[in-house]
Amino acid sequence: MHRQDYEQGKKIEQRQLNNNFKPRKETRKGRIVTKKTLWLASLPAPVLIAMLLLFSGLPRVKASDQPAAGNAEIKIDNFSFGPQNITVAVGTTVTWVNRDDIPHTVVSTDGVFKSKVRDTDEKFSYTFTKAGTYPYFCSVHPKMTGQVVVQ
Ligand SMILES: [Cu+2]
Repeated sequence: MHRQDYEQGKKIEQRQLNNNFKPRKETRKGRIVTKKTLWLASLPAPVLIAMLLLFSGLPRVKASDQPAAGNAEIKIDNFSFGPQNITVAVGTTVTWVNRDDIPHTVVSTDGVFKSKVRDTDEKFSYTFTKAGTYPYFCSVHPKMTGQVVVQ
């Protein structure tokens, strides 16, 4: 076996390890649980009950389950909205910025929001307070469409 082949093999192995990041994490987690269980067994019952009550009140939703509310930006350029489809959390303020050299508008198909004509580098913002799907278009060029999904 050539040394180069061996090195290549090692690299591939390393990559495979990196790809298997999730299962490795679970294994690690499993070990911690085992340790915790042993440690918990030595505690008196009232302490255990108090701990159970405490932990059951903690939120279970992981950060990755839902996008965080904040700000999102959509660029208007070359007669298109980018990204054309965007998913944001309830409470997010979406700002459209016209980076095109011609004027555009941002108009909700269902009449939820409507911008004035936005010239180059002008912005329009709308805060989405309710979950739903919000299709929109440019009233100057109705073929320009986009969609904001709020969840
Ligand atoms: Cu337009």
